[in-house]
Amino acid sequence: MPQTVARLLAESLEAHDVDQVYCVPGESYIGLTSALIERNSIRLVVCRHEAGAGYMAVADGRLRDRAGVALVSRGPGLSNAMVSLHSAYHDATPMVMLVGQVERGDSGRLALQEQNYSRLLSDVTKLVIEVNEPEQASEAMARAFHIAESGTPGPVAVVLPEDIFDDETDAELNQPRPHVAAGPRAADLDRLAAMLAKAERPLVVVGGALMAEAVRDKAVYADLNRLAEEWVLPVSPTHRRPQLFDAAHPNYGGYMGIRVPPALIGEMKKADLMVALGERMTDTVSQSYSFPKAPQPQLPFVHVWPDAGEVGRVWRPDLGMPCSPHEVLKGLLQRGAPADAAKRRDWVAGLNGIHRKLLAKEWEPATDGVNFAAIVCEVDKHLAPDATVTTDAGNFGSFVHRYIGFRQGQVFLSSVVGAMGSGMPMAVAAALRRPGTQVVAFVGDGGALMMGNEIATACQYGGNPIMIISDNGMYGTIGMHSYVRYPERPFMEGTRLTNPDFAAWGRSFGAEGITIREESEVADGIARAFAVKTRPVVVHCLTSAIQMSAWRRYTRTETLP
Ligand SMILES: Cc1ncc(C[n+]2csc(CCOP(=O)(O)OP(=O)(O)O)c2C)c(N)n1
Repeated sequence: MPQTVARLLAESLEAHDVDQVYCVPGESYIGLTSALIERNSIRLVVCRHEAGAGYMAVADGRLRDRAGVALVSRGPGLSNAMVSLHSAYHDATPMVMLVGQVERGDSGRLALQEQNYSRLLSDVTKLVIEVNEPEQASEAMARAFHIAESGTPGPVAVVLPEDIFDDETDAELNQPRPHVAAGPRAADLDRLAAMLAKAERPLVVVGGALMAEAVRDKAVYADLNRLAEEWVLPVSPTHRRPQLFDAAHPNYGGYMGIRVPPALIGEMKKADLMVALGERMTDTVSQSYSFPKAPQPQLPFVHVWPDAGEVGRVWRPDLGMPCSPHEVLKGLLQRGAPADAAKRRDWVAGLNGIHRKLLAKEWEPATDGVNFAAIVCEVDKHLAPDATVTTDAGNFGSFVHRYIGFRQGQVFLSSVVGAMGSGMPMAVAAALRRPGTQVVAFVGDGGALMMGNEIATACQYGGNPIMIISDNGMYGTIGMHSYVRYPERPFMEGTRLTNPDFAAWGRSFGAEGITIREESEVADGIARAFAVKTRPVVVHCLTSAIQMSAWRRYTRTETLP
C-alpha cells in the first residue's frame, strides 16, 4: 500500500496521542476521513454542526490538556466552526482544527467554497498553516500541536487542499516536539515569598493554567491546599474554573467570576496584594478592568502565567513570572510559610464568611415559574465527586456558579467568552470521554435550540448526559440588561421566545424526557433524571423569568405582562 499524505496525516495524529476526533464530513477532506477509517485507530465522532464538533474538541482540550481535534470542511463548514475557535482562543485552550480547502490548482479563483484562511482566522487562531507540499504535511502537524499546546495555549488551523490527500510521499513521520516549559527564577520566588510574608490581606486568584496542570498532575490540588493552609491565604478560583478549590474549604476566598456581588467584591477590594496564579486575567475576572485596575493596578499585583508575552500585556504587574504556576506553588512550599502567617486568619475568615452566606442554599419562590435556584440546589445534592458539569451562556448559569459547591476532582466546562451553544456539545464530549460518570449540562431555552441537537451525537455514540433546560420563555440575560438600561421599556420585549415541549423534543431523539412545572416537582424530577443511566435525559424546567439571575429579581411587578 503506497504511503499517501492522508495516511501520513493519520499517523501524525496517532503520534500526537489523538484517539478521538470530531467532525462534520465534507468532500474537501474526504481523503483524510478515508485514511482514518482505514487505520481504525482513532474514533471518528460524526457531529451535527461544525460548532458542535469544535466545542467537543475544546472540551477535549480541557479534559486532557492536549489539543482536541476537529475536522471541518472548507467554506461553510469552517464558517460554522468559527465560534469554537473564538472560544478556544480567548480561553487559552489547545485545539487543532483541520480544514479542507479547494484544490491547489484552483486556489485564488474564488472557487466553490474557497476562503482565505490566513486572513479569515487571523483573530481566532494562534496560527494558520496551509499545507501545499506533501513533504511538509507531517511537519505541519507537529508544528500545529506544538504551537497549540505551548506558551498561552490556543487553536491552530491546518488547511489541507482536497487534492493533496492521495499524493504519494516518502516524507518521514514527524514525532511530537517535547513539551517546553520555563520554571520560576529563584530570585522571583524569593521576592514573591517576601511580598506574601509582608501582606496582611493577600488574595490568591487561581485559574486556567493551574487547572491545566491539575489535569495532568493531581498533586496540584494538595499543593494548593497546603499553601492556603500553611501560609493562611484566601484562594479564589476564577471564572469557569470553580473546581480548582473546594467551595467548602475554610480558606475559600470567594468566587472571582462574572459580576461578583457587592458584599464580596467590596471585601476583596480591601486586599493589599493580589497574586494571579495561573490566571491569564480577563475582562470578566477583573470586573471589567477595575480590580485590578488596568493598566495600572491599584494594589501590588503578581502575575504568574506561562507566557512572557501575556504577563504585562494589559496589566503592569509589580512582579511578572512567565512560568508554570505549579512550580511556583512548589517553590513557595519549599521556602516555608512566614512565622506570622496567622495574622491573616481574620482576613481569610471574613472573606470565607461572605462566601458561605452567598453559597447558602436559600432562595425565594417565584410566582411565574420555578426559581432555578431550586433545581440547581437539588442537582448539587446528587453530584458525585467525579461529576462533570457544563454550562451554556446565559443567566441560568449564575445559579450554577452561586449554588453548586464545586469540589476538587469534579470537572467544570464552559466557554469563557460566554458563547451560547457550547454547553451541550461540551457535555457530549465529556460523556464520551468519561463513560460511567455523571455529566450534567445546564442550558437555557435560547442555547438549547442553538446546539442542543448534539444530543443526537450523544445518542449515536452512547453518551448519557443529563441536559437541564431552564425555560423562562426568553433570552433572559439580554432581557435583564435591557431592563437595567431601559427600565421604562416593557419587560421581555425583543427577547421573548415561544418554545417547544423540550421533554417531548428529547424523547424524539431517544432520550428520557422529564418536565418540572413547579417547585414541588423538583426533588422527584431531578432524582428520576439521575436514576437514568443508559441514555441521555432532557429535564424541561419551566422557570421564572422574574427571577432574572441568581442575584437579581425583576422588581416592577410580580406578575409578567
Ligand atoms: C452565540 C451567542 N449569541 C448571542 C449571545 C448574547 N447572549 C448572551 S446570553 C443570551 C441569552 C441566553 O438566553 P437563554 O439561553 O434562554 O438563557 P437565560 O439568559 O434566559 O437564562 C444572549 C442572546 C451570546 N453570548 N452568544
